[in-house]
Amino acid sequence: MFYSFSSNVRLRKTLYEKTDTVLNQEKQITILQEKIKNLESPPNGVKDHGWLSVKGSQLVNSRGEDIQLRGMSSHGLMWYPEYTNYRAIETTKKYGANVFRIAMYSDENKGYVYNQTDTKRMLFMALENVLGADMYAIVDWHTLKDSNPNTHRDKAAAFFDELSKKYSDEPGVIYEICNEPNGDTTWQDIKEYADFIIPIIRNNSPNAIVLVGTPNYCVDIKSAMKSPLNYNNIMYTYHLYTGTSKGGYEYVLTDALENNFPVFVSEWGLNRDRENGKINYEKATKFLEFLNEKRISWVNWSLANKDEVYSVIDSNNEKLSGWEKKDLSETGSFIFDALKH
Ligand code: IDC
Repeated sequence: MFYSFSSNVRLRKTLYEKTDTVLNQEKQITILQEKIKNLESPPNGVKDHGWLSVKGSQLVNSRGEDIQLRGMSSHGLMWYPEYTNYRAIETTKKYGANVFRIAMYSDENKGYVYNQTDTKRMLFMALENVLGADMYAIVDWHTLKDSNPNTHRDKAAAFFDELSKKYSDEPGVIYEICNEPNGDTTWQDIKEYADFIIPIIRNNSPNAIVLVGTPNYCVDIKSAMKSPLNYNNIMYTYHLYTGTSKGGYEYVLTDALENNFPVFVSEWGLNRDRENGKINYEKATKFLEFLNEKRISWVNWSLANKDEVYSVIDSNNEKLSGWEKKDLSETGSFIFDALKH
């Protein structure tokens, strides 16, 4: 075939135009793909916020902006493992949650110390589900009956070593090294435990957030404030149950914040008032307003349908995900509304 000079130029021009069109189309496809990604995963998760750290008393994201985590805690992982399925966790996200706490009891009949193999398999599956949903995951070494965390310190150490090695590159994992220390456990005991466990975690995952329980079922922030731990990115946990907690959280938590002491409410719950058996929603609303205003992160107990007041799923409901309002318990309906940012 023979081309004149001018037809050659014309041909090249058309080719360039075509290339331009293809490039434009590619650009548009990228933009659309980006939009779809955001629809699948609204920008309040790990992909958006990345590694968290603690600045003063505030939890901040990878850009240094403050962030508040809100979400549900599992019930005991080995009692209600079915509620840690992917779609269950994703349902809490649809209601607004950006964190999920996996409560792994250490010392109770279904606890870690009695069946490490199965408990760990369940834990890693739950953890993958939370991370897969692009949410922050709190791995909670749920001490309770073992009131002093030093009781099973060596087992906790081995567990946290394995966990933090496996997830050393994962910004979504938050380590809660003990749930509610109680009985005669002092802050010094907890400190001794924390000084043993935290360096193990830090050795594998140097910047991860670590939550540390405080004495007397996580209400005694004051003792911890008098003698804080010597690491970055540590937060101290405070727990409240509306019916049984004596109150005074405003004073304790305000004092903590004013002294740059970072607090995380890793568990709170609605239970019946001792005196009249009622659920005090007014107290719960005030508590939540306080936490949200101060940007203190919170996690509610618990995502299960057990016939007990704090279960958020109605006890007659068998659905394992996709709950609508009618599937929730009375307290659950209140809590799911509160998850929305
Ligand atoms: C409770 C569960 C209950 C279970 C019990 C086992 O709701 O079904 O039989 O643990 O010990 C906490 C604890 C948390 C408790 C919860 C309610 O962190 O483990 O769960 N609670 O009692 N602190 C205050 C209240």
